[in-house]
Amino acid sequence: RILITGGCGQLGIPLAKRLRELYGVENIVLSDIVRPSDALVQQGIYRYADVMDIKQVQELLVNNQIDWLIHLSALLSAVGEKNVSLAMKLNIEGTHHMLELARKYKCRIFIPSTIGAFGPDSPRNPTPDLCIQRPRTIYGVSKVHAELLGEYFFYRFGVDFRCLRFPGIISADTKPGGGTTDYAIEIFHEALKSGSYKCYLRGDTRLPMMWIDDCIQSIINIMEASNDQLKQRTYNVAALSFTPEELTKAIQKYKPNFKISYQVDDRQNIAESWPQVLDDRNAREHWNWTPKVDLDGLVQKMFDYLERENNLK
Ligand code: VAH
Repeated sequence: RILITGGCGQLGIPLAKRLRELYGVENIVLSDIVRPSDALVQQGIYRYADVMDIKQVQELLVNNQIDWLIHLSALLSAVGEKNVSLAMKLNIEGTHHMLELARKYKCRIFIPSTIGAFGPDSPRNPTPDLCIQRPRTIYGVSKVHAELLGEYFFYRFGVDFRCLRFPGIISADTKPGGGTTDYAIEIFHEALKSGSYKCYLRGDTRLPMMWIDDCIQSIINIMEASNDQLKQRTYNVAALSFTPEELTKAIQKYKPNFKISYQVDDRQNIAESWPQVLDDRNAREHWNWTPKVDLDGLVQKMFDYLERENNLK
């Protein structure tokens, strides 16, 4: 049975949906501190759990015979900079709690990392799995901490820790939670609503991105991989990389009148310290990672979903 923390976020909802299809509704427990929508409650088990309170998560884990933990709770890069002490508490202490529980109850544990775990001293194009990591956001620092501590728990205590470094994740039906890559989602909503978008990153800022279904599939693949396949515990996973200018051109194929303008803010500094292209060769070789959705596919999926949703309203 699987427990997902931070379950009401951009990744948790679609991940729970897919895992329920694969392993049965009764085997997935979604948890978070927010009040869930009616739809979410109807989809399966939902429980309140605050990862800052280890006893609460422990109780949930014991009572539900959990053996896989998927720890998604975290403040992302842009909101983290606005609330550094909460980000430290949630991202670092929350991770301590989850790793301790994984050790005590011998659970397999997945914690996502991010391109944000790299910094201005890392090679940016491409960025390999192993290189210098000196991130300058609290989010990035907390994710390097999670990578290192997870690997330490693996080598020291045999905890089955698995970790993927994700690019910006693009989804239509769930909202991102305050990251630097959020523009690549907002732009679609604005393209339909007003036909134009004011972007907070410069037009030539290249960042790695991925369609949500590929992201969910990569989590399932690494969770299901055998220990023999995993030659390392933390892997980069990539799909595509684009700039706001390139995304605008792809959108204009569908909406020729769409216009973009730029008003750069602090998030530009964060984006400029991150990889432009992730090298995910090891994930491809070791456990056959293969993303399916390219830029045109992604644009089409976004508009298909959002237009359908708008017509229903
Ligand atoms: C952020 N979307 O922008 C997140 C992510 C790719 C970076 O971890 O903070």
